[in-house]
Amino acid sequence: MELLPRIAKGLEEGDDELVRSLAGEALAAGVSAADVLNNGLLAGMAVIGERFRLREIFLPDVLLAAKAMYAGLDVLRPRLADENVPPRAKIVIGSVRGDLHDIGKNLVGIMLKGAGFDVIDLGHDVPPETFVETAIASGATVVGMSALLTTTMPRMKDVVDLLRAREPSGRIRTIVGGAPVTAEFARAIGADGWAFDAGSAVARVTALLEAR
Ligand code: B1M
Repeated sequence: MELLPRIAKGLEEGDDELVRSLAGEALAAGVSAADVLNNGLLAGMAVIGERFRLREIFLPDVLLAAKAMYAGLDVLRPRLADENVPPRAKIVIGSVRGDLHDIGKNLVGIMLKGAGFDVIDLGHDVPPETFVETAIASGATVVGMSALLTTTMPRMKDVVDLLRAREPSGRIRTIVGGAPVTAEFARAIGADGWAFDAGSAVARVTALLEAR
């Protein structure tokens, strides 16, 4: 098998050592870092995202794949900078004020990072002002919010409203998710997007940015 499909497969299997060594081998053989990233690592991560969405694989598999992704990125990072591959859009994520649940939000962050986005993770119990001020100051184009409690879901609207007040151009898009959050709720509070799980969050963010 050629090197790039082997890297993708190694990532799917969560084999970080294999991915690290194959990424190094590919660079030494003259394959560009961008090619290793797009057609090796990201190709493997796309499969992981889809299989996770379809519930064919579970949390530990995603975490192993993410570890393999980071191993490959470690090898590529200096070369990617040299090749001047622009990072994908910057995204601010966090669990909304009052919500301490962060496992799902962390997974969304891992999947977004794995897909090449520049992720600023604000953690949990994040006040609306922090979401908005960080997004504006950092030049982020997407704010992603997570809520696991019916009592904290309304805090998402606070962020959407504050963002519209401080950045009325609509340059910064919003996406919401979490077990009790529905597409209908997202529409009702004026969010730009909703995703059911971490895999579809990547697809939704990509679609939001392409629709600009
Ligand atoms: Co809490 N808890 N919890 N809890 N907890 C739930 C959410 C609950 C449903 C349990 C239950 O009663 N069956 C219930 C909520 C009921 C409701 O609101 N209607 C509940 C409750 C009541 C509470 C407390 C109030 C309990 C108490 O103190 N009396 C309290 C609240 C604390 C607070 O937040 N202020 C509380 C506390 C906790 C712990 C701290 C103990 C712990 C959280 C630890 C942590 O996160 N670091 C905890 C846990 C673990 C859960 C359950 C069991 C599991 C949540 C989880 O991590 N799931 C949960 C029951 C359940 O969900 N079955 C429960 C795994 C995770 C991968 O899934 O977070 O859904 P999830 O994320 C998914 C998707 O939702 C989506 O993608 C993720 C991956 O596919 N997604 C996004 C998430 N964010 C997204 C953002 C996006 C897009 C997609 O775009 C930006």
